[in-house]
This record gives sequence, C-alpha cells and structure tokens, in this order.
Amino acid sequence: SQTETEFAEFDAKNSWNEVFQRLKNESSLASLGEHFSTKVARDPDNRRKNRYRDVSPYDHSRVKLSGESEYINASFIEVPEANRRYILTQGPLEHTMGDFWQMIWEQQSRAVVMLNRVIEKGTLKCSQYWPLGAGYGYEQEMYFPECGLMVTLVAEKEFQHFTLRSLELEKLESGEKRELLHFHYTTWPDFGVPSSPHAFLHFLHSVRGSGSLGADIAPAVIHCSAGIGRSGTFCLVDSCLVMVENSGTLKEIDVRKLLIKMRTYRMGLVQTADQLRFSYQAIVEGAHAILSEHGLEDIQLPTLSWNQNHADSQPSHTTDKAVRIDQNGLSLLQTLEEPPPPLPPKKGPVSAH
Ligand code: PTR
Ligand code: PTR
Ligand code: PTR
Repeated sequence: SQTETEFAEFDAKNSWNEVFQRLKNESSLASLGEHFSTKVARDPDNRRKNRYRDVSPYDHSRVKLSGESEYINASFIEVPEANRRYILTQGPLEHTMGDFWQMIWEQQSRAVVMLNRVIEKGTLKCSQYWPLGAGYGYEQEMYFPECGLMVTLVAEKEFQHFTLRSLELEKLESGEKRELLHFHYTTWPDFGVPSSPHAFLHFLHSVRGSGSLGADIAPAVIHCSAGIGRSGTFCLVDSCLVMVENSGTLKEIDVRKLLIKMRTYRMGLVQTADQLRFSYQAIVEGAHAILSEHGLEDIQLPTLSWNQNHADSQPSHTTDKAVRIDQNGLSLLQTLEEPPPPLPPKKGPVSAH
C-alpha cells in the first residue's frame, strides 16, 4: 500500500522533515482566502479566551456557544470519508472552563478525550477543569456558575497509559443529568509521540469500543493543550483506521491528503514531523491488526473496567463494570475482568483484500 511504501521510503531517506514541511506548505495553500478567516478569534473581546496567540479556530468551522459571549477556541472537524465528526479544542483556561462545559452540554457530547497532562515540563498546560475527587483529597464536585453546571466525579480507573473517568453533569436549573466519559491519555508529551503505537492503539480501541466516536451520537470533544498537535494525530489515526475497517484494505488511504483536508477545519493538526511519522506507524500497525487473518478479533477491545468506589479511595468490594455509550446513554454493563494486555505486534505486509 501507499502508506507502507511511503513509511519505508521516508524512513530510508530520512526525509520526514522535508515531507512534513511540504505538507505544511500545501496546507497553507489549501487554507488561503476569506473562507479561512479567524476574525472572531482575533476580536479584542475574545483574544483572552485563546490559550495560544498562534492557534485560532477558523470562523467557518468554529463551535459557537449560545448566548452573548459565543466564542470558544474549538472547531468541528468533519471526515465524511470515515463518517466521523470531532470537536477539537484547546485545554480550557481558568476563565474558559465554564465555556468548555457549556459547549459540552450544548453539543450533547458524551465523551471527552484528553491527550495532555495538566502540568507538563513544569508548566500549566490546561486548567484542572474536572473534580479530582476524594482519592486526591479534593471534592467530588465542581460547580460552574457561568453555565449553571455541576460536574461530579462518579468513578475512576487507572490503566497503564490512561485514566478513565465517569463524570455526571447536572444542569442545576432543570435538574437534568447526563453522564460523560473522560478518557485521559497521560503519557504523551507535547510536541512528542506516545511511547509506542501499541499503547496508543490500546487507548484508541478503548475509546472506540465505548461507542464514543460513533456516528450515532454527538461528536466527542478531543483536546490537548493547543488542541492541534496531539488531538490532530489522534483524529488522523482514528479516521484512517475506520476507513481501513470499512474498505478492508489500507490501499485506498492517502494519509497526507486526508490530513491536508482535515487541516482546513482546524489549523496545525499534527505539529511535528515525528507526529506525522507516528501517525503512519500507528495506521500501518493498526491496519495490520484489523486486516490480520483473525480479522477484528485481533483488535478485540480492551475491556474498560473500573470499580465504582475508586473515586472515594475506599477499598472497594464492588465489581468492575464495562462501559459503553449508545443513543440511549452511557451504560455500565456486565461484570468483567481486568483489561487484557495491549495488542500483540503484527508482522508481515498488510494483506491486499
Ligand atoms: N504562550 C502563548 C503564546 O505565545 O502563544 C502565550 C500567549 C497566549 C500570549 C495568548 C498572548 C496571548 O494572547 P494574544 O492573542 O492577546 O496575544
Ligand atoms: N465491533 C465491536 C463491537 O461491536 O463492540 C467493537 C467496536 C464498537 C468497535 C464500536 C468500534 C466501535 O465504534 P466506532 O464505530 O465508533 O469505531
Ligand atoms: N504557540 C504554542 C507553542 O508553540 O508552544 C502553540 C502550541 C502549543 C501548539 C502546544 C501545539 C501544542 O501542542 P498540542 O496541540 O499537542 O497541545
């Protein structure tokens, strides 16, 4: 396939930097013109709502909040080829946490995928926008008066590379409650790559297995610090693997072309040559698993399990539950054991179906 050939070629020629630079140039050409303005983000009233001066949502794809102050640094990314929609956003600032929760409520998102840590290299990269809970000596709840939402930590489970949380959102005015899954990948440095495609694919399969990215529910909110580097990588790999799954082959995928297209919805998706290389690597490896002779069995999803008392840091006697979202809402399903180990490595070329 083109993806495997390119991966081998760029490695052999050590040309990832040039390839990435060319891609950036092509993206800027593709995003020229009035259609790609960022006027609202640059409005003097809104500038303080941007974490980074150089990362703005395009006007045409930005997510709007209801009410007077309708600006948030967030973008819809549409990938019709994969039947996917995502909301990508920056890590909330102290004074935009209310906007963040308002967006989640209004867009009816059922899951948040967080790819950064709150503090990285000694710097605050994102505000602490969800309650840490009694296990860390904090409250189980956080109240956001700006949007009238109460956010409660219901359960939490740590895995090797990520933490899964169940949060409850309550609109205090109406008493309406919703459940939200919080998938928090904790070992991906900014401007870096995950420790291995395995670890990342394990995480991705967990998110997908919950149904959180499915076309039958509202788009999930994906964020890191700026909402472009790691978030872009996550969406690129996910979309490509959906296309592999649907077509039964890696042959029809043009990774760079898809990325350039995705970059017309939000600037800067995938921030480094190494993140681009990692995307190829994860796509090739993920495709191998999907297309192996065992078929989808090989991407047997890691069981998402937790115990409900974890958040209270009590020694727990409750059983672990698997979790899944569908149109009817989040459900904690049947009793299950610990998640299996990450995907086994796959060798050999991807079969050409
Ligand atoms: N580290 C950030 C940056 O340089 O992008 C800091 C920063 C963020 C600086 C926002 C200025 C910012 O606001 P303005 O858009 O008003 O310049
Ligand atoms: N096919 C498996 C199942 O039905 O449980 C796992 C699975 C479920 C895989 C959902 C992916 C899923 O979601 P999406 O369509 O969002 O990738
Ligand atoms: N101006 C910032 C910087 O270069 O540091 C913007 C920025 C920050 C861009 C982080 C991307 C970043 O990574 P990520 O999108 O993965 O959080």
